[in-house]
Amino acid sequence: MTTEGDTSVLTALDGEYGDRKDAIEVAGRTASYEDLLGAARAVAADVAGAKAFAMTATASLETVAAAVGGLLAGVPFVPLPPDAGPAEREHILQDSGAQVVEVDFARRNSGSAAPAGTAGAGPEDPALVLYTSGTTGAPKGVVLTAGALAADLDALAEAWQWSAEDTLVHGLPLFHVHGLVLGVLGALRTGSRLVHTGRPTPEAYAAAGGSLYFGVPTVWSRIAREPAAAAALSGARLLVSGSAALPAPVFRDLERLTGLRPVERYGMTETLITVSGRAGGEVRPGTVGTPLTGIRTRIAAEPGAEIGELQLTGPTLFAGYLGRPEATAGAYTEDGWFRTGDIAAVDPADGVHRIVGRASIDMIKSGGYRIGAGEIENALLDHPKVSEAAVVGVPDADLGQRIVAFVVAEGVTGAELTDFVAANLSVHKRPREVRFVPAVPRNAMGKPQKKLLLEQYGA
Ligand code: MCA
Ligand code: AMP
Repeated sequence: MTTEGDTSVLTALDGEYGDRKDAIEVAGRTASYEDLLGAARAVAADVAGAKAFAMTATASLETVAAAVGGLLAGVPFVPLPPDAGPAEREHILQDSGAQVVEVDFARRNSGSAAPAGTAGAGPEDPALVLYTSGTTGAPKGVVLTAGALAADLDALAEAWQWSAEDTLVHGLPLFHVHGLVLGVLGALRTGSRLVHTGRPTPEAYAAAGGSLYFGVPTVWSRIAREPAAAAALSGARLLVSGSAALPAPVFRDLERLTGLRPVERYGMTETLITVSGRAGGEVRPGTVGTPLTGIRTRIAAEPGAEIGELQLTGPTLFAGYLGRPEATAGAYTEDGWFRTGDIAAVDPADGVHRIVGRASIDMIKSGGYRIGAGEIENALLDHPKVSEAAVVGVPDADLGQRIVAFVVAEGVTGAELTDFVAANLSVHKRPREVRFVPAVPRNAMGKPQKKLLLEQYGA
């Protein structure tokens, strides 16, 4: 089996690891590398010459074929969240200029010549545009090159001793870095068999029989609450947690139930994964390990302080926010380091990093999803009955943080406002609780005093 163009991200598709009928399993459907390549080539032929293309990125073989097809064609893929409402979907399509495609996995283009007009993504070429929230405004498109993806996956393969011997299991969404880059392209680069469980339920993880498992902390805490499911993972080689902080009690429960100490890694859409624990290395709960090969980090701390903003450089960084040079420039320090906005500390003895929190109260992580408070506030203010809105993330045992909206409104229920956000923006961005207040407390500048709201809430 040979492929066209630069498929450096997709080593498995070059035939290096052989092929098998069930090389890839997604939500109960299986495919060989050859099947995948045929479907991806059909996508590549369809999108050749486009500026970018989008599809609704369900957990399916179709989404896998779209991601691979984009790389074959050298055309960036914009995965649309399947639960996105019309406002969010329209924003992503308008902002990216992507052409919407339908993918039929049964339609294969199996010739050996390159589909007409396709070039293959070179290392400098944009491969993915992933939309992610800032503290204010609508989500921005994060442009990731094929070279950055390859550099990150190789660094992770080294850190986790991840190889074609592995069976990777996860059930994460395929429109973010965790599920799509690590969870799909990672399997195609290392040659490990992939089992995507459709949903990341404890039962599905337990039944999958993998050697390597990925999850966000919410997934791990749900598994830890089901001892039988957790025990079924004891034959695995490595459990990896990321996208948000893994609570220490969950770490200890997993260790007790599986005999494995889960490895944590840290990353962002803009930087990919940059810091991680190592397979076979010492792992301490509450820490995210050391920088991956090629990554340099520093802590921008006040004199005498040990914690400060984590800043970094390396080959895995994004190529910028699509069409927003000012926002891109603002994400870097004057001397060219990327500002993560995360507050961290580094153990001087062994360089192990600990993420202490976020610099901004307006950046929320719920179930591993990054959600900007401003985006939810704007969505709520679009409702005719709402005159003021302030959104916070409060600690939540299941989700890490859950979205709570404080609103000034009359003649509407909390459930109606939740549904309004779920329907317009996306289901996973909906407030889990709406509190009606007579006024949002503000400072002299008119800025909502969110610390006060959190105190009122009792969080
Ligand atoms: C509830 N539902 C509603 C409403 N309320 N639908 C419409 N309107 C409503 N008002 C329905 C949903 O449709 C869905 O139905 C069901 O409720 C449950 O949805 P949800 O509440 O979203 O599920 P959950 O249980 O809260 O989800 C937990 C989760 C999820 C599975 C852990 O949060 C998740 O997949 N997280 C992963 C996020 C992730 O991958 N982040 C990576 C970012 P139905 O069941 O019928 O569909 S990348 C990143 O961070 C980097 C780089 C890194 O470091 O990894
Ligand atoms: P996203 O761009 O959706 O990938 O979100 C990136 C953010 O997730 C980071 O800026 C961190 O705040 C958070 N994050 C990712 N991994 C971890 C981790 N292991 N521990 C704590 N926070 C994390």
